[in-house]
Amino acid sequence: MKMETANGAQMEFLPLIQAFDIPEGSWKAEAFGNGHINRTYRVTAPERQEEYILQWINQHVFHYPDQVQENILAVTSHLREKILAEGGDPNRETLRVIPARDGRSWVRTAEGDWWRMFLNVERTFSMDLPDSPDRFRKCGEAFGRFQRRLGDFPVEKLHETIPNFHNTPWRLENLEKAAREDALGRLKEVRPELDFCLKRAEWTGKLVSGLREGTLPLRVTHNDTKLNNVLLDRETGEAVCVVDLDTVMPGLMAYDYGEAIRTGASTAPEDETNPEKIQISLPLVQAYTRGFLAELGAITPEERLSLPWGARMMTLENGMRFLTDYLEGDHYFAIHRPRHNLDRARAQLTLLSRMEEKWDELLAALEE
Ligand code: GN1
Ligand code: MG
Repeated sequence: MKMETANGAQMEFLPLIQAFDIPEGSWKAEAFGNGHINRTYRVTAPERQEEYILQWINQHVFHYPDQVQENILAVTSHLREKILAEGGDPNRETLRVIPARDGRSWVRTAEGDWWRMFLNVERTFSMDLPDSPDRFRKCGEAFGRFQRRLGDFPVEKLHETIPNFHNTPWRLENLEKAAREDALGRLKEVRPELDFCLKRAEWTGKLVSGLREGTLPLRVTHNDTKLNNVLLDRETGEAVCVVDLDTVMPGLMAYDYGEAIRTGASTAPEDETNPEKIQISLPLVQAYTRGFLAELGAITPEERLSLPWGARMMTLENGMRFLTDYLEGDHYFAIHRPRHNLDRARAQLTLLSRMEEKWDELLAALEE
């Protein structure tokens, strides 16, 4: 079996799989999941029970994949101890890194590609949109638990895998730069969207300033709490495992809350092209908030107030990032059709408008 490498060349899967410390087998890999950054494969062999996840790490996004892996090892071993102490199953409730045969947590191919492997958490599924408020509440519990279990993790041990990841004013500057340069002549198509973002410039600093001024505490956060980054148990329906740990970094609670609301409390997919279908669902917001706060543990009054702003901020931020990528020629997010990033940007900015229209209700949902 062959697969495509980053530079478009074909390579054999099996030698790569066998570079990891797993039993011999007639292993096969198939594409898995729908992330926008890394490439993910599920590795199975008919004669073996266990399954693995093989992942190509996108080096254009993660400039130091070894640091990403160091973070993941440190975070998952911390989680493992907590899960054991709570009487849970660490092979289901967090990722287990499968080392390479040389003991490293990655394999680097002759072509310069970085690969890693995890144990697959079997009999689970993920959702792009929740099928019920109750299920979404369970996802809130999973992300709340994740943050609580990392509450005593030494922040200074973490590498910043993507600097300025949630620095929203910086994201806006990048958008303005992309618009100024207009490398592909696409600016003329996106003037209204650009103006929409610029009009919100004054509040892009609202969360980062809380961090700078010390009113919002720095925590270990996931930073990419997209709904499909939670695995749910097929049999029990419980949210068992939080995945996609590449961006676990020091951050704000509002980022994790906000990103989950952006992706899970919308009535439409991230790339919906019909704006009439896009709405923010208050029952979903309430359900998630309940689950997240129930598992989280301590939260300061300022943090509580920052949560709805997290939802607004993450929605604007993703809208700006998609728009920037569209202007720059779609080199960051994987796209599946022409103008895909533009569709995503428009959908996010529409969702933000809906949040702004329902702002008082969003605040009330949190008061409860
Ligand atoms: C990316 O990898 P994935 O698809 O889970 C991105 C997130 C964006 C998201 C938008 C490292 O997440 O920040 O919010 O796409 N991850 C990175 O769908 O940039
Ligand atoms: Mg993901």
